[in-house]
Amino acid sequence: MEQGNIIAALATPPGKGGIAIIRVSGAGAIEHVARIFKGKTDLTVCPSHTVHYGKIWNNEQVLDEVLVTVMRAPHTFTGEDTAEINCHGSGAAVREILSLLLDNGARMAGRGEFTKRAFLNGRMDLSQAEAVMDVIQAESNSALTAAVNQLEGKLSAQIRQLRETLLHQYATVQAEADFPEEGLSGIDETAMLAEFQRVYSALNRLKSSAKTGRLVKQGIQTVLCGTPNAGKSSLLNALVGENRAIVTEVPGTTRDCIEEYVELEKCTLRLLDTAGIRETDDKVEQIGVDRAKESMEQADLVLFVADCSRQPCADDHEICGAIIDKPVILVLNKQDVTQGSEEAYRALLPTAPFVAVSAKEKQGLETLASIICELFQMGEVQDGQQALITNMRHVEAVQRAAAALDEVVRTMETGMPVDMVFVDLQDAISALGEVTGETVQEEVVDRIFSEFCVGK
Ligand SMILES: Nc1nc2c(ncn2[C@@H]2O[C@H](COP(=O)(O)OP(=O)(O)OP(=O)(O)O)[C@@H](O)[C@H]2O)c(=O)[nH]1
Ligand SMILES: [Mg+2]
Repeated sequence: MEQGNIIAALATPPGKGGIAIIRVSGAGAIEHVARIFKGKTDLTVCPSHTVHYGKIWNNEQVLDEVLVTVMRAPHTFTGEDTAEINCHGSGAAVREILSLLLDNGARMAGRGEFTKRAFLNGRMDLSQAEAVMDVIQAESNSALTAAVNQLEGKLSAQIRQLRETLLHQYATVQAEADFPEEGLSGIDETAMLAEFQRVYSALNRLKSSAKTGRLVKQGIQTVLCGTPNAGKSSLLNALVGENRAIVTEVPGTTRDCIEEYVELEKCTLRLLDTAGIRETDDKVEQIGVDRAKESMEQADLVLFVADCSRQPCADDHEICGAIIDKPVILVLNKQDVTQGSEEAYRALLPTAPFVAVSAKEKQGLETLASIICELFQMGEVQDGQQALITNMRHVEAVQRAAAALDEVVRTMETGMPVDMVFVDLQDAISALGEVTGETVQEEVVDRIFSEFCVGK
């Protein structure tokens, strides 16, 4: 690779910090850094994966004291020679060192270019490269686990195995079509059909993991709803562990929706506190009520908060009527001052799981958490055994593969000659290859990496 192919970028966030890391990659990258570095070691001959103290010089001027990590191809992230300069995290140091590297012939890395090189150099496949971004963006423990699993290649391995099976069958069908006179009809169509059916069910299982995948990646969109003063904001504060939302004894305190991430043992909630729902003449409160209703419709889970210090009112009836078909948990709040209205509330949501809590005394919260996790069965995500689809591009490709394979199965079941399945089988194979990147178009690859950050 010629000199023009050396790329450099700041890999740590811009702004002041203890240290900043400037990454340089490409054939000649180590020599490139060695030219501006003076220390005890000669970077061009030192062993790979070693760290060296020294100074970065611009002519006669010292720009910074640094540590340089030298990593030689092919065992690096990009698969190329790489040097990482750990300098001080000052805007000036980073700027000066980077421009020196660029003046000497390196080029500023584009978004995701390091990872793109890793993909193009066969260090990882496309779904693994996409996982790099998911790891960086993970907001919760479970999202991180899912992303790391994908980065380690759990999804790729499964997709690749299914694709291999199809390729093997494809070769068999092709041999039959190419040399019919040899009476290859050694083809065992029953066994072949069974294989296709097996792959089809595996694809469907993967497809259905996408819902969990979304919940893991983005968090379960959970809406607290109920009448004013039921204790929704108090419950949000209790679950978040800080006084995030304003709580008062005045009904209609919350107007705007407030969102917080809440990490439970096995899942993460994007928890939304909303305005208490009631008839109101107050213009601002009415907007809050409308927003509350809207977010209830979009929710993955509704927590209906019931004020057990009183009996259900007309507004409680109305809200429950609106959410009865949604995944909902009845939260019987204010247990510390209950008036025994639990049964009356349960009659409003007869099939919903329920839990007695006191947001004020922080009681019953663990039971609430375990009901939520049970409802979404996220336990197996944590143990990392099951490959999980968390990416819309993968869902779409797997869906297409499954649809094409469904056609294959149908054609065979109607007793058509086996070479009639060629086109559909090819489609299925190619769709699966898109996930791992074997058959993906260049524009798609470019689009994927353009969503990355610079320096990764
Ligand atoms: N005793 C008791 N009081 C509670 C409990 N939870 C909330 N409250 C009180 O109920 C009142 C209303 O609480 P909020 O959390 O503001 O209720 P809300 O549902 O957010 O009300 P709006 O924002 O007006 O819709 C406050 O005075 C809280 O202290 C509880 O578990 N026990
Ligand atoms: Mg409130």
